[in-house]
Amino acid sequence: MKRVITYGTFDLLHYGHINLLRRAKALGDYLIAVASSDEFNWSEKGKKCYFPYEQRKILLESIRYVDLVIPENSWEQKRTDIHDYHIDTFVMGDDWRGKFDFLKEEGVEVVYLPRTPDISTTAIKKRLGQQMRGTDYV
Ligand code: C2G
Repeated sequence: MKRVITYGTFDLLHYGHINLLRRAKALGDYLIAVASSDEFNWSEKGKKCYFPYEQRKILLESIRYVDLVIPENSWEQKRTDIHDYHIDTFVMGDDWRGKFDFLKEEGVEVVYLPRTPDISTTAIKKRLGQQMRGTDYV
C-alpha cells in the first residue's frame, strides 16, 4: 500500500483544494491530509480561519480521496509524521516548490503539483467582502 501525505489549512474548502487532494490520492492508495490547527495557523501563518479546525476536519473527512485527517501543530512535525505514518510520498502545491525537498533525506518522494489557477481562500474572502459592501464588480 502506497501512503501519501499532504499539509494545508483547507479553510473555506474549494475546488483548488479538491484538485490537489484528488491528484495526491492518485499517487498512491492511502492519503493523509494534515490540517493546520487554529493555533498553528495564527501563530505561524498569521491566518485566522473562518472554520475552526474541528469543522475543517469534518469537511476533509467527507472527501472521497482522504483516508485520514490529523492536525498540523508545527512546521517540524513533517519529519516525524513521515516515519510515524510510514509515508512513501509527500505532496504539496507548487507554490511550495523546493521548500520541503529536505524530506527526501527521510526517504520519501517529494512531489509538487501545479496549483489550480484563479481560486484561493483569500480571494474568496475578498470577493465576499466586496459583495457585502455592494462593491463587487463583475
Ligand atoms: N492549493 C492548490 N490550488 C489552489 C489553492 C491551494 O493546489 N488554488 C493547494 C496548496 O498548494 C496546498 C493545499 O492546496 O498544497 C492547501 O492549501 P492551503 O490551505 O492554502 O494551505 P497552505 O496555507 O499552503 O498551508 O505545512 C504546509 C502548510 O500547512 C500549507
